[in-house]
Amino acid sequence: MRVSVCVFILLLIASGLKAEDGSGLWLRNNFASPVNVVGSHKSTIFNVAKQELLNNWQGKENATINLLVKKDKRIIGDGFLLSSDKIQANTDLGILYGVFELLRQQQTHQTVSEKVYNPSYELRLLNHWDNLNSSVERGYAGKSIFWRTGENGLVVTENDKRIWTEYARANASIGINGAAINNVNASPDILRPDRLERVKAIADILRTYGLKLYISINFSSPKIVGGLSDSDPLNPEVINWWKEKVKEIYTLIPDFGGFLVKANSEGQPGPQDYGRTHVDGANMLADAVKPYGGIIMWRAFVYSSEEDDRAKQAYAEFVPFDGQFRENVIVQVKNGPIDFQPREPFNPLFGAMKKTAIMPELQITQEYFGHSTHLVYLAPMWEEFFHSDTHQEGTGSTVARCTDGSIFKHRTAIAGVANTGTDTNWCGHHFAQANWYAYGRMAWNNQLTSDQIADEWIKLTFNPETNVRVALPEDWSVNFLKPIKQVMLESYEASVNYMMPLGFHHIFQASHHYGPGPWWERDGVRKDWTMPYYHNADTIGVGFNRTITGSNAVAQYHEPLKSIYGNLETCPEEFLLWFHHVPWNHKMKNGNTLWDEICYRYDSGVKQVRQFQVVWDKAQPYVDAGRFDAVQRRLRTHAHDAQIWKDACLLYFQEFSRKPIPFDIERPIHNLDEIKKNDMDRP
Ligand code: BDP
Repeated sequence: MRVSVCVFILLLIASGLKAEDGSGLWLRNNFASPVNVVGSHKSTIFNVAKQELLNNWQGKENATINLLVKKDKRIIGDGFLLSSDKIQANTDLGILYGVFELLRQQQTHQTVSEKVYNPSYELRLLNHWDNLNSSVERGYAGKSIFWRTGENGLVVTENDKRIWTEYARANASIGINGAAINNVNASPDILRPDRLERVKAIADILRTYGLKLYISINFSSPKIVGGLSDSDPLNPEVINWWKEKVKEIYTLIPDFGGFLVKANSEGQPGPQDYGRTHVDGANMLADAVKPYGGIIMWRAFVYSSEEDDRAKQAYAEFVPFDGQFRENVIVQVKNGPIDFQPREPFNPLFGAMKKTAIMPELQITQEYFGHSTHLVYLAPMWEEFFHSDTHQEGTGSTVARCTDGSIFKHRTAIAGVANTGTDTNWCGHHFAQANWYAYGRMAWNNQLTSDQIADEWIKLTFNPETNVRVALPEDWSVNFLKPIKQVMLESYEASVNYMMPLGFHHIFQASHHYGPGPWWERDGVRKDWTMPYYHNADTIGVGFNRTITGSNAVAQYHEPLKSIYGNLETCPEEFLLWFHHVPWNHKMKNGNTLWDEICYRYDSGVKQVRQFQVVWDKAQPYVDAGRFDAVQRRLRTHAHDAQIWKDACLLYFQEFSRKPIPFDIERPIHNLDEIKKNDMDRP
């Protein structure tokens, strides 16, 4: 044992790389040269900005940088103007963002040139699905960083404060300016005074880096916490209870952001319990927070088992209310119409509600992407989403432009479901940090490419040089940066291939959403929570008919999409089985039959992951041992489980297609009955 430790240390010294645990995220530079910072403004954030510059300056020694808070019409909100010797902004927070941008450019070896940087969205939030008992719903990186249990669980410790500060700083470095710190499946207890004290303590720390704090609320709180007879939004007692509660919160936290609400969704209470509507519920809360400048983020993630097609329900329920929500209500809509699936078309609500502020909700935590075990860089998916053309106001009405104020003039906001936890490296998988990073960067600028963001992130996270004024070593760029970036960029499509290619969706095993389970159904479980509901395989074909002869969900899309999606010949193949029930013999564009194409896609997904392993192993000389080993181990499980996905899906669907797996494809190596038995059960 001792000998191997010595050898390990010697190897580290020899390679010049120190052991890394990933705790420093993308903020790991430890070299700074002197700089003169000119400018002053009495505020914590301004001082934080100044200090960041002093601590991390990597430009010319003794250079002078001016920090200037001064209104300029070109600068919007917390945007800033950056040049090589000046950062100018309307607000102190703009100065802080400018500082982080300048440091990022230094650390990624860019030449700073004069440019204005404005945010795409006013509010850029993380949503934490953290429970008050410290567990995290769909969290794969340990426990909650906000909530602890035990006798002293509510006592704010120095360690809590340290973590919240690091968290706030990391968010500010990528432009995130808000966090909802408890699960949307909200415990009413969050509104009890002792919990609110802790919320205040968190808010006090997040504020130093410009983050506003939000909480998720349970719609039945007046009844459960307040002891009222009901929580009917039109009951004057209920209205008053919320007003008083809101007053209590703002007394503790004067800059409190507002509430996030999941109502009448998946069993959560809501206004419909009292025969009222989403508008009644949202507006009642909006009126309560309005005097303090608060907002209500009302989620449109609703569906019930009685309807014929889950994909249609949010649109059907919300579009009729367009124009009726208060100005401080924002309807929060998941990117796709079902639920963060590997690939979904955009949710047709985007662009369709023209008189309502609509905010996209993306999922950073990898609920449907192999948790924190698979290496999946999600930015390409989000890029595809932002660039999807809704055609709602003519060609070019992309989701980005429909939501960022370019087309509709409402409040603008975006939310990402966080992947952070108490794990040393914050996110479970070292590469999962890239998804947090990419979300923040895209929330700031929805036109950034996934390529550019991956490039930045790798340079910041794996830079072998502590002194960035030394040029990046050529061999590092060729042998690490380039191939690893390629892995990241391919990883999204690879996971679609081995999980759900060609428009397949929601064929996960049971409720952990990790492994495959297209067969999964149980007596007594509602139909839309079973998997055959989504794929409809039979001896003729497979897929969900959402055309006019089926559920007609295509009708929710604006022309020409309605026609394009609705026609088997013109429907993009990546959405084929989303919109159509397609015969196994259907001829694909490349001449393959549908069945063969399904087989090739699953197989190519597995091959891609095997290739990722090769690339990572080759990169070993350029990575510290700690992170190399952790990623290598996970890639093994990733490759193993991608194979299970392929075998499970091909063997299962073959029972319907009754066709051979093309002979140039490697045979499955698992038996279906064994996979079903093992279930790849995950917590
Ligand atoms: C689903 C998750 C569930 C969440 C729900 C939501 O499986 O845990 O509570 O979404 O967004 O994706 O409310």
